[in-house]
Amino acid sequence: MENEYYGARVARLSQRMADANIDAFFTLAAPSMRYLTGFTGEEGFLLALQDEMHLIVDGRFTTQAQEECPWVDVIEYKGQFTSALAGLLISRRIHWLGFEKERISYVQAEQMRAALPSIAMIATEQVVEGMRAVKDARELELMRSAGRIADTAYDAMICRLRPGMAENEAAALLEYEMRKAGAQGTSFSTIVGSGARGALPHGIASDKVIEANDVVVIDFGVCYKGYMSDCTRTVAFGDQPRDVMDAYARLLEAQQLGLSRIQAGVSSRSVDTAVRDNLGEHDLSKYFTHGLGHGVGLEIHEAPRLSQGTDTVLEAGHVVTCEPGIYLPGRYGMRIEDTVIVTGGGYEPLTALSKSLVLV
Ligand SMILES: [Mn+2]
Repeated sequence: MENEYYGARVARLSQRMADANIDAFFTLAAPSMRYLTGFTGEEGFLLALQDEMHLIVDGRFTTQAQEECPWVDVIEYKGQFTSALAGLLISRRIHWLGFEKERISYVQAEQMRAALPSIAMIATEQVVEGMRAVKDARELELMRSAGRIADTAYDAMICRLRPGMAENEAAALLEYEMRKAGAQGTSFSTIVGSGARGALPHGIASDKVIEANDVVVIDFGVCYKGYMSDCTRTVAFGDQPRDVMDAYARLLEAQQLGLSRIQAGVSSRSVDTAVRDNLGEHDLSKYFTHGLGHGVGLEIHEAPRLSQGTDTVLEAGHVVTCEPGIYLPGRYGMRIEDTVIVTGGGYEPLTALSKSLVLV
């Protein structure tokens, strides 16, 4: 059963290898290894040939790899992984070896070149990532679970959030609730940005104490069976000055507009453009300093992107975020983010948390 599940992916990989004119494909990216074999270890080297899969691991992972993917040939290496790799490639008379240029370090590339003088190393990109962008039914179910766990954890945290708590304490409380609700961990360092720190879009929680009149940005994600969730809410303990309340209302409207544009067949850049233009009507687009969204899956940031920098036609089964923000340096920040599954007729949200600014 598992064998067939992963076998279908390996068959698609073989087709992509043929398209790229390579007879072997090498990856050391843990999410891609997991996607192709089910191996959950954080370190290893996967070599795919047209009809064989080899996982080269060190002694920490041998038993785990054999148990998790019994249909894969597991090779334990000592010293450098390149000797095991070279042995395989030479015995199979491989000449064209594809590797992922965005995933491999300069040192690893040098080691491979030194160990494989007779092999042509072909730089590839998006070979596995391109497959991973569209999720299958089983992956979508795991992502729904991740979203539910995140919602449960946030609800448990938010009713205990109080002025006088340090950002770190709020983050710790949220992360504790994630684990308690079934998460294996966080998908990134939890962001709690209060007051002026909220204007740092990726300012992770610090020892700053949250003040009663602060606007607080909370961006958090869980990891559940390898799949990530991603959600941001912005909250305050009481009514804010008029300009802040107005900016939040504009941001919420822009986020809802973005969500309403998400649908299979739509250009990802056009969704970003619609949100940017909407904020621009209120002279707020200059404070929206990052892309609108990104894909989520086995990694927290993956294909496709919703930004001005790239353009992709959205497909059913893509899982993407919609997360406009407004950041006034030295004053405050705000962001609202939901992760959704793209469908033929629109989208299915993976998060269902309140978006009201003022906590009651
Ligand atoms: Mn995000």
